[in-house]
Amino acid sequence: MAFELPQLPYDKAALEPHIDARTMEIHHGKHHAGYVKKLNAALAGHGKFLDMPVEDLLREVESVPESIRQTVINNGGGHANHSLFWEIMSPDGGGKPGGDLLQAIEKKWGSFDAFQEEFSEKAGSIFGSGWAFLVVDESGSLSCKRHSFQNNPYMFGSTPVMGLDVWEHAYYLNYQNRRADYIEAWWNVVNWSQVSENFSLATG
Ligand code: MN3
Repeated sequence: MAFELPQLPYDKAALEPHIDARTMEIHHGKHHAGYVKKLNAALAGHGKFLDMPVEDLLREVESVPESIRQTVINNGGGHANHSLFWEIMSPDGGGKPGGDLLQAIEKKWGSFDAFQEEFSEKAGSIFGSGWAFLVVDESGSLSCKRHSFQNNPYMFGSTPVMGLDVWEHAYYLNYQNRRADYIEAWWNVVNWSQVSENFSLATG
């Protein structure tokens, strides 16, 4: 077994004008593909880890041999983070969630707007490359996190239900240095039905 690059669930131009086709093409076809390739190369000869779902691999990354552990964190994290990222965006996205997720957000932050503000602040304030996540922790409670590089909430015992890539490769062609504009535009493509599904699976 080996890890595989998932197909984009929509056309590479589907998220325009918020995320342009060329960025999607390079991001998915080069960056994400590169993480998958390097993950498989690092784990060659370690069949037990190649057979695990990537989420479990990251949860149990302390059991990966130390000589390849950082490579597995970088590239396994890259694979898991991007797989989540493509899924939680949609050309029919934007707006607000409903149901249990909205209730949980309002319970935690008081309002959807307050949550959105904290998430955007987390994404905007990462120094250098990283990700903002909405996570469910072991007690079932929601919070916003930021992680550098491809570090992933699974490594810290939480389950990501939504993630935003703020590496420059995610936005530089269209937004150059204007990360805040990219973050603002990104809310228009958030696939809340998928995020809600991730939330119910995580709190199951
Ligand atoms: Mn990326």
